[in-house]
Amino acid sequence: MAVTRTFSIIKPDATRRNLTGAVTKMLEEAGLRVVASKRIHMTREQAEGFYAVHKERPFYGELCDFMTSGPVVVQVLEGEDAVKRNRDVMGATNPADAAEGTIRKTFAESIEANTVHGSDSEENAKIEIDYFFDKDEIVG
Ligand code: DGI
Repeated sequence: MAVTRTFSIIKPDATRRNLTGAVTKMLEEAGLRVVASKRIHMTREQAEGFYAVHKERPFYGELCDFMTSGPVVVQVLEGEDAVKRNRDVMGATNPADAAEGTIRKTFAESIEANTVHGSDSEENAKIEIDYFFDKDEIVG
């Protein structure tokens, strides 16, 4: 299996509860390496652009409100089959459906305040990494 990269966000519900380290530990224990990381407060424009695919969904406005409600930690993760590996350790979108031992089962507060984002394909991972990081900020 090839070593690839994915994009992750530790969301405002997690930074608010001081869980950046605990979430990162679970990512690392799942075999992912943090090769870029920065704490930012997303602008409304950044959040709306990032979630543009969800523009027509009823929760789009609330999702953008939530993602700009506090700091987030954006990360590039590297590992074997990184997109799938990350999705597996994240767990289902709704924590009520997430498997035991996943980040969302362990920490998420609700379907919206669900602690982490992770790219859903390699193609999207590239787009999302480029959205937040310059090449020289990623140190593999
Ligand atoms: O890839 P995921 O984050 O697991 O899920 P997604 O791409 O379907 O949705 C993106 C985010 O949008 C998700 O992490 C939380 C939010 N979301 C998804 N479905 C709902 C939702 N928020 C609300 N309030 N209600 C929903 O049904």
